[in-house]
Amino acid sequence: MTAPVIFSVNNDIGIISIDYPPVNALSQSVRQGLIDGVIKFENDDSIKAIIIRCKKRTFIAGADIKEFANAPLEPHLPDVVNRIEACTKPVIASLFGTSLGGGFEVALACHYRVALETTKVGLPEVNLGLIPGAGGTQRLPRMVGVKKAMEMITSGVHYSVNNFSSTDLFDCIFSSDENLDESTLRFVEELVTTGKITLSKVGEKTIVNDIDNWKQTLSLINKKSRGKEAPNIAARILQKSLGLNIAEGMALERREFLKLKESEQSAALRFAFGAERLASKTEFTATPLEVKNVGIIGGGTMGSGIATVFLSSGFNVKLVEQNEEALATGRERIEGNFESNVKRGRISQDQANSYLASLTTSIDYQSLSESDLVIEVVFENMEVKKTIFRQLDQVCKPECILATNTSYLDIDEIASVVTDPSRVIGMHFFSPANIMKLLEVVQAKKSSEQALLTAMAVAKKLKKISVMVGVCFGFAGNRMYTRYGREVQQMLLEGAKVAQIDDALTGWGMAMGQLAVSDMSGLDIGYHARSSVSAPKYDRGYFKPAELMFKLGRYGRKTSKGYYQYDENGKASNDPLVDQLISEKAEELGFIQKEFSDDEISQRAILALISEGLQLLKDGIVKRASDIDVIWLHGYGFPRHKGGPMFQAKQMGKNKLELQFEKLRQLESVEIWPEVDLSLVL
Ligand code: 3H9
Repeated sequence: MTAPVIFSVNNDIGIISIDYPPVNALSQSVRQGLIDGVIKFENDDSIKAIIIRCKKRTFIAGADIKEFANAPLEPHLPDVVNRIEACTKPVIASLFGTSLGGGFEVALACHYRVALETTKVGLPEVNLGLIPGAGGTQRLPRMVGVKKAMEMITSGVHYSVNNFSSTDLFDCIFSSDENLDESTLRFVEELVTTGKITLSKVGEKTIVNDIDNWKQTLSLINKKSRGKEAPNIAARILQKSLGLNIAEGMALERREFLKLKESEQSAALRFAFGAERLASKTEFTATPLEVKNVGIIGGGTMGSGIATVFLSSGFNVKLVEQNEEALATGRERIEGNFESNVKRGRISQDQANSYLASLTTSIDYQSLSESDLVIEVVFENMEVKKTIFRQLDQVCKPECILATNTSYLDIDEIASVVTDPSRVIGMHFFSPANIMKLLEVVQAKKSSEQALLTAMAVAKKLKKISVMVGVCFGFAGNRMYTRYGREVQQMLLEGAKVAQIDDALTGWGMAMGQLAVSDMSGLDIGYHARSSVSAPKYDRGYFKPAELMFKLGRYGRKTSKGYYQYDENGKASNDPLVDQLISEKAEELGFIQKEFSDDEISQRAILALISEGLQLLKDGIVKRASDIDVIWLHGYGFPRHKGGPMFQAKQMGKNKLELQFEKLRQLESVEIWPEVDLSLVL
């Protein structure tokens, strides 16, 4: 194996090259290499300046996340960056790709920074439950002011270097068609030969306090961080650093960084980072097919959302509907999606026009003959879907992949009507499809490896996170969601109130309360979905409050009444009648009502998720516990800083889980709280 850091000389310039795939992260060997390089060139009288550059896909993308699970190894990154800044010869960072976290901190410690204009920089540590730990909270405000640094550090967003063209952060930004190494060398040679080169140290500057109202700033950050501790800690460090010198500031930063590294939130967020990357990995080896032309059957809200995503990612889309009127409405929906993206400044009108130019429409299935992938997105009716797949079987080329976006119907049954069922899979998008990142790729009994891997490769192009799941009612996500919903319904019957349940769940960290979500998605939809399977006989309260709402015509937001009532502006308020009706229903069913604490509500809802997750693993519907977490983080608003339901199970540990499940089994039957194999997750 070659060394991760190598040294070379070009005339009188020393070059430190990092070559540590995939993203040149600052592992112990890279940190040591940087120190060795600086010392070597400092001691070489022939060297006038030192360049730090990286090979392959990017400048350093940060500290090595894999090392965070263990005790820090020397040399520590703060010492490395300080050593670079203290170097007696000018050090120049040559940036491209994504220079993030510790990578950006290395660049900030250099005396000069140059970059290709396509480079992105940022301090995304908060996304891992951390704060910058190698001078980022100290050197960045010294370069761009505390206001901009606050925005960058507490949001964790990556910024184009062009954002800083009016600051001193970059000494030169090269256009994207230039050769970075050659341009950097030319830049440094020029400084050396003209004698203009200096040892300007960012750490010696003072921080400019350009924030007028600190109280307001801190409270806004607290509001935005929604339970995440790292952004608040970073903000307070920035405030405390005013007036401190770099050594004092870095000592403060390091203490808080090390504390956060051991925190539960950071463990959860680091786990989520790894789980997302693992989700797209399978044991399959087939080569994905090339997909350019995509057919979408159905131009409703979901179908048009899916079409928008494909068009935005450069695919040609053929939208097929039953008649010209439905087709026109579908096209309008897609145009509306792009219009809204233009209004929000996400894309330009020219971009929208060019995406729309790849959209064609037809009412004739024959027009799908050249499609590489067809996705059926019509309403949930098995017979209708089978009729569509029979037609697709006739008109599509043999290698075309046939996907259904069904949320809960049996894909094996759908596949049974085509000649070659190996090309049938599920591609379950989440609503709104052009916003939600999750895609469940559903493996039916006969789905081919190639069809599945093609769908996953397509998902990557769509910038979606795909997770492979098997066939069962609701697949992984909605099956768990049904179990979660069932528990909420049960708690309503046992005496918890509508608003109390939702407040307890959002207070715990869920993006929305389960009952508010039901009102949003429509109680009629849930009712019809459940009607297609028989209710469990052992569960006397099974979705009874939901049934009650449906029978009263309270379908949720669409009828201005559901669990909540809605005014003409869509503002929700509590409807005491609902709690009263549910409590009457509970009495009729023989439930004894009691008081619930918020903790009890959130705990029980999460335990229901864990229980169903374990069943999914046992049934082989999902291969990895972490895939379940990815589904919940990206499809159901589970708080990222809590890792996901299965991560929560690990945190609770075997004893606590067993005890909790046993308690619930004493309240309800073992069919509802089945014996589970905790070794599947612990
Ligand atoms: C930090 O720097 C703390 C310091 O302030 C203080 C320290 C004292 N380490 O995402 P991709 C792997 S905290 C190790 O699929 P992309 C990743 O697991 C860090 N490995 O590619 C994957 O591996 P595999 C601050 C890393 O092109 C492969 O690289 N920095 C790291 O879509 C490709 O990743 C960050 O938070 C890492 N730091 O996106 C940056 N980063 O092939 C985190 C990536 O085995 N990283 N890997 O699955 C990212 O945001 C994206 O990975 C990046 C590339 C934008 C760089």
